[in-house]
Amino acid sequence: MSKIALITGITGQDGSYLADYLLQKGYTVWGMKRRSSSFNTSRIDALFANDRQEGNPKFHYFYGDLTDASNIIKYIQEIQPDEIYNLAAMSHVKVSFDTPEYTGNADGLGTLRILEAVRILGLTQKTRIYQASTSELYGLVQEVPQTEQTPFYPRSPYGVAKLYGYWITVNYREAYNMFACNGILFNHESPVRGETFVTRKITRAVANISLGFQGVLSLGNLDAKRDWGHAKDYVEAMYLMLQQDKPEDFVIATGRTTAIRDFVRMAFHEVGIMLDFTGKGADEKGIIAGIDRDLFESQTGLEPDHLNIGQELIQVDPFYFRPTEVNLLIGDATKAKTKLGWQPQHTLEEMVSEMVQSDVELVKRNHHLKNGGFLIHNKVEDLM
Ligand code: NAP
Ligand code: G4F
Repeated sequence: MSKIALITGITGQDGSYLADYLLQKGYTVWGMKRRSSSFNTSRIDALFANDRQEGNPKFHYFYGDLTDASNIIKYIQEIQPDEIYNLAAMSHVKVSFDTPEYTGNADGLGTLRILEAVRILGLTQKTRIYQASTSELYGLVQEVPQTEQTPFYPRSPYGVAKLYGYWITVNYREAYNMFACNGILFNHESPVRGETFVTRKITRAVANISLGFQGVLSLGNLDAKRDWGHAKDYVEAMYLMLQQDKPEDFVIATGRTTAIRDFVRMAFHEVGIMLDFTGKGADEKGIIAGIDRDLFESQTGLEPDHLNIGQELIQVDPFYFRPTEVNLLIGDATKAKTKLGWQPQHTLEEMVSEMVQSDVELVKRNHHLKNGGFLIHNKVEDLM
């Protein structure tokens, strides 16, 4: 009998990688998908189509929402999952300042609804639960690097909602002897990272600027530092946590931290554009210091004639500043390495390269399909 996994947040970055990973391990996978007025399944469409071709479908979904307990109870009862991965969340830190109550409901109480459903349905001894906790819990960091023992100090409605999710998971583990774990995951990215998180915003801009569809990239705080890993490595850690003999919480991180400004440099360098940064705060600018024409041509298929030395490509817009910021994250994943045997396989350099190349291909494809220029820079979603 194959194991059954239920993944909330199946349409998100991690949901799509985890579904792929578990299907390859022979699991039957059920995904909770919320209703949307436009298609929201692009990350899992290929997986779904492949699965349907094989004759014995193992990938299923149902409509649901973390704010709707009745629906959560109904489907957990029907599916009787061996493992639940609670990945659904309003996951954008800046947006959580605009939607604090909803974020608390979905990210905080949503976790409780999953735990309660398992308890009410008498599945506490059958169903193992993974809770998507986050390095945002550390917020105003109390220790460097951050470990499972570092005290939390969240700095956003998102972080505070996730703090509730973290502790209610610990509480249900202790109160009802449930197999429930927190993965305290540091930032992880990929070519299918949400377009308004900073890494993807940057790699999309590299593609658009180098192909001539965007002039300038506006960013917020360039000094913040993040410990960035690859989502593919991080979903493996989620799976490993639920295969242990006893439920525990784990930090998942690379142990390397990089400033946003340096990520920008690395991403533009990938297409042969060298940047210099001048000025401070809101007056800081990133300008072209050099162009490696051969690299540019090999990566984009174009000559860089629309770009000039001294041209401004990066500007700071205080719109993107957050009311309270998390300045530095760097994790120590020694416990995960020792107990789970987990080890990240991707370097930051490899990931930046993969993301830039993927976005260059995407922009070329979109441009070809639309047969004309379009200014991605002015899309509504860029206001994040
Ligand atoms: P993501 O790409 O933003 O995906 C979030 C998923 O949750 C999407 O499928 C979204 O559906 C769904 N969702 C949002 N609100 C929902 C609701 N009320 N009910 C049901 N589904 C809902 O996030 P991710 O990067 O994959 O992250 C996965 C989880 O890990 C999240 O809980 C996030 O907070 C946490 N986390 C992420 C990171 C990271 O660096 N990526 C680090 C630590 C923790 P739509 O597709 O319809 O929007
Ligand atoms: O990419 P970000 O939006 O990710 P953030 O806030 O670190 O949150 C992500 O990682 C968390 C794990 O630590 C997850 F729990 C959470 O769900 C999410 O996946 O911002 C990273 C940094 C911030 O300091 C932000 O101020 O980049 C800075 N930044 C600078 N300019 C920007 C921008 N962030 C965004 N989104 N857009 C900008 O223009």
